[in-house]
Amino acid sequence: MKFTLVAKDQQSSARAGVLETDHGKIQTPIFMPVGTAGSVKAVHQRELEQDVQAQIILGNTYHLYLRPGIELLEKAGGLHQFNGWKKPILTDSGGYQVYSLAENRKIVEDGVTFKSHIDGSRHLFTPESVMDIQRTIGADIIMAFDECTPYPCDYSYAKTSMELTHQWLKRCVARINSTEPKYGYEQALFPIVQGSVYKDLREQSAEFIASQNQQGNAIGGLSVGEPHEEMYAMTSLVCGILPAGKPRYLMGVGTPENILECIALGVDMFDCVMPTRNARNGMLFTTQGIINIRNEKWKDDLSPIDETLGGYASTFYSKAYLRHLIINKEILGAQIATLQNLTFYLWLVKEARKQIEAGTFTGWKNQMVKKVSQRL
Ligand code: PRF
Repeated sequence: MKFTLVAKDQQSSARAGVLETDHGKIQTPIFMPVGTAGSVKAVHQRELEQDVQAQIILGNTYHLYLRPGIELLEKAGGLHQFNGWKKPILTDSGGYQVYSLAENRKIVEDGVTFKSHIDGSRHLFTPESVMDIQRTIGADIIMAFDECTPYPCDYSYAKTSMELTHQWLKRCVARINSTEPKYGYEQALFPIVQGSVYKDLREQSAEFIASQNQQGNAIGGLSVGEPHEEMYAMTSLVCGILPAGKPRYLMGVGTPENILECIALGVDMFDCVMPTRNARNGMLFTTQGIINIRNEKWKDDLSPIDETLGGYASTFYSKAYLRHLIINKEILGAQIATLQNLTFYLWLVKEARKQIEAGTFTGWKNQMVKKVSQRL
């Protein structure tokens, strides 16, 4: 995997780069749509490529392991073969989902035991098993097994948890180094910085993660309920320590405003369920601001959803029609709203990249933040 920086902003830490994987190139900064169970909800592959113009999508180890199970994924020849997505895939390790979804989870010396949220069956995830599962899923980018600390989190818990994440990382690295890629293409490991909102822990964690010398690095444990100012402060601190020549991935972030601010702090990769999940409830992200399409005020507004964005669904369908579909819980409503939001998120990061290359990023970002975060 090769990462090349092509431009750097003079007034901020924003950068534009290219990450080359065996499934193709990724232009950074990039947003990665979340495809938890092997599908980006309500969007099929052709739309993801042609309308959304996604360059990489996410999958979740926790979900895919429970259903359909890794035996079937192995038989299919990996997730790319199973779902038909030919571009890069990143899988999250389960370090987060085990905490947010599973029941009766317990940290044991070896890893985490938990009860499936689907059928109550008991399982054990270890750093080693989670590396093996992600190899079998066939991810191009494999995430380390970590513990995402909740917020608020007292100092002593955050410290113990960060040390556990570091111990687990050593085991992840050893396992990745002693196993081969499953399907002939490269599978890179990204370690994850933790440390909650404590400056000294974040510094210590970022230094440890950088010392592992992997091909990219991630920042976890943020956007879990802390004030935005704390998230920005920690992101800025960690970006200053992680190597400049490798991609930096901020996990689970965020709103359009969060993404723009964190690009300015030096982040290259983002993922979040917000554009897909909120679409299904009628929250639309547009070039003009945020729309709650269920609101009465859109009832007879026959203008296009987002003319400026110019995407297919954004131009073809009206606000009044989409409102009607969402209110009636029509499947098509979820499809159109999701297309709008993902097309907008991918447009936003592509535009940010253009502005970085043109040397106009900071001024544009400050204007854009105001525009895209206003409620229409
Ligand atoms: N760790 C992992 N996945 C994550 C997170 C984390 O800390 C977050 C935090 N926002 C989202 N997804 N493994």
